[in-house]
Amino acid sequence: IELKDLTICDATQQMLAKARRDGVETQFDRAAGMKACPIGADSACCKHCFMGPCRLNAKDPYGKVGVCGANIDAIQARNFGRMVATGTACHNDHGMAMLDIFRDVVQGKIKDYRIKDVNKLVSISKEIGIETEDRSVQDIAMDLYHELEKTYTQVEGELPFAKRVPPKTLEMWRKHGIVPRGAMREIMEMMSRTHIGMDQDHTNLIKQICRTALADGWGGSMVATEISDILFGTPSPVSVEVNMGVLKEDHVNVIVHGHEPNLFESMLASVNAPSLLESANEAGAKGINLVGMCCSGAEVMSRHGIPHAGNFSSTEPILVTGAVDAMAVDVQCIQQGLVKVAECYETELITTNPRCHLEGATHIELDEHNPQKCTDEIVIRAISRFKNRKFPVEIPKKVGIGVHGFSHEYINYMLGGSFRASYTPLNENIINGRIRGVAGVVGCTNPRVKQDYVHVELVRELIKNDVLVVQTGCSQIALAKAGLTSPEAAALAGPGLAEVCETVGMPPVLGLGSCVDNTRILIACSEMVRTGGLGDSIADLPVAGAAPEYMSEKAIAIGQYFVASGVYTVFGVTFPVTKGTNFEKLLFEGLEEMGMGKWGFNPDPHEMARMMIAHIDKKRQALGI
Ligand code: BF8
Repeated sequence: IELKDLTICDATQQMLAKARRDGVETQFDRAAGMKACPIGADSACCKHCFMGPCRLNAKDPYGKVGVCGANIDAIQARNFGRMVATGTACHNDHGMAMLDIFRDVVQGKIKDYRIKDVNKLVSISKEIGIETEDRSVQDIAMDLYHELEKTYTQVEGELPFAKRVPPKTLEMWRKHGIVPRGAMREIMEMMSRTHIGMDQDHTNLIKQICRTALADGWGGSMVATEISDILFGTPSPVSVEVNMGVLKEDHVNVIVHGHEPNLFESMLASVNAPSLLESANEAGAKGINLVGMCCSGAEVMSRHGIPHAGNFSSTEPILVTGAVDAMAVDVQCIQQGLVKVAECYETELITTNPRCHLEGATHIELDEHNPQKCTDEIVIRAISRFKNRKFPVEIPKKVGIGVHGFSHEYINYMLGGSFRASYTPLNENIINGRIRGVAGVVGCTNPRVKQDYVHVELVRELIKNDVLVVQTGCSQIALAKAGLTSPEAAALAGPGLAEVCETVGMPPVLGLGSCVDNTRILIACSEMVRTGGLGDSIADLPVAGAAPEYMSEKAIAIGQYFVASGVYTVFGVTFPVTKGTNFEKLLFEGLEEMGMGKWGFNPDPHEMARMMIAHIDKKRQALGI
């Protein structure tokens, strides 16, 4: 396979070429060497009990049933439900880890972090009904902790952020009995109902699938975003360099990769510690260069303008530069393949979280009560690796400069101005047609498709057609590398969108942060409904979503919570259902008939754009605009 067919990222291409010369294997080689299992790809197999595993025939989906008699719809719905449960579990696990830190900060047990955004603490507390007048920050914060803890532990009732859902959307959820209780309860029920001999009606299972996914979007993920903003600061636009060119040959290079922002925040303190800087200088380095990757990187890029070195498919290739002295990881999207590549270049690969070890990597556990002990140790190891660098270093000289850090709060301010912060100007520009609609383009990269290509082509097509694009995660990094997150990219937008961008001075592609920050899009949608003129529920809005190169179960959970919230959501790569089945029809049509959004699938970026724009136009027409 030619390298240009694997990725449009020049830096990654250059490193893949070097990897081939060096005899180093990456996910691209492994994907080429192993065809995706066609039965699994269609979700036509079941391995939930030991009368099987059973395989059905996707070409004749109703010709056969499993040993227990389960038909293709029950099997696919159960598989889909378990993907949603896993994705929801990951985001809740992350959100709750942030909440635990928040509690210990409020109680004074953790001293390394503090409450940075008191305004946000107060406004969120107010939103969910906590008394804030004449009370101390600590008292409000403790009440907020107890209230948000319900997001995962609550046995009965509606989760706290249900209060932020537009009333019509909430009413629809209540009608179907899908307002989430606590995430633990929903995930437990999802797992139980997908056991052999449990729920075998896909039209009933779909309700628990929606409810579980909503406990992600309006639950764990939303808690992760809001608590991280309160602790580490709410993002506002900042200019950032993105791509492998952010590595510096004459510096000690430290990469943080993973998801939870606290590791990165402590690492920031460590790389700025005078004693460590001195050691780095003594080792012959000009300084310590800290950069991020994947969602860890997206969090601090948005909050502090820290350079970002690349997205998921570049995490192995970047080690091939030989310039990475340490890669510290915490949780999620840390592929085991990193261990071997790191070994080849003697890069220190260090796991830091008790729930994510890698066989063959060094584990230095991060204790939130004394986090710098861990991060200092990592920096010391990185300095020592720098001193003993044995490999020629080759850093691709590629960087894209763009603006990132568009939180919901900032969008409000940017469009409305400091005296009348609101979404009214956005809604007005949608109503007058300058902006045709809004699209969220998010998610991973996947070696089964050309890296970054589908993201970039799709976004180009959308903005050309006056669709404002909001982004998170690895997709945002793809567009940043391609230069579309800068205000100058307005030149690539259609005339209406370009005019708005030029007036406000914003790019046509707004980077909102990491994958848990997809909840910023939910909040933006809710604000658009509340502001008026665009219908009564999220399902009425001229908006659409896409994850063009997704690879993870977390992406399926995210897609499902957007669909259940009312958003048409199109995925690329492949879709885990058998074509022509009732379950496929339920996801792609039936949910919309129930008042939600619906799923779409197309691996081609231009087709994908066409489908999203057609949906936006359909919604505009229904609104009479
Ligand atoms: O949560 S986009 S590859 S890094 S799963 Fe992973 Fe996908 Fe990247 Fe962040 Ni999101």
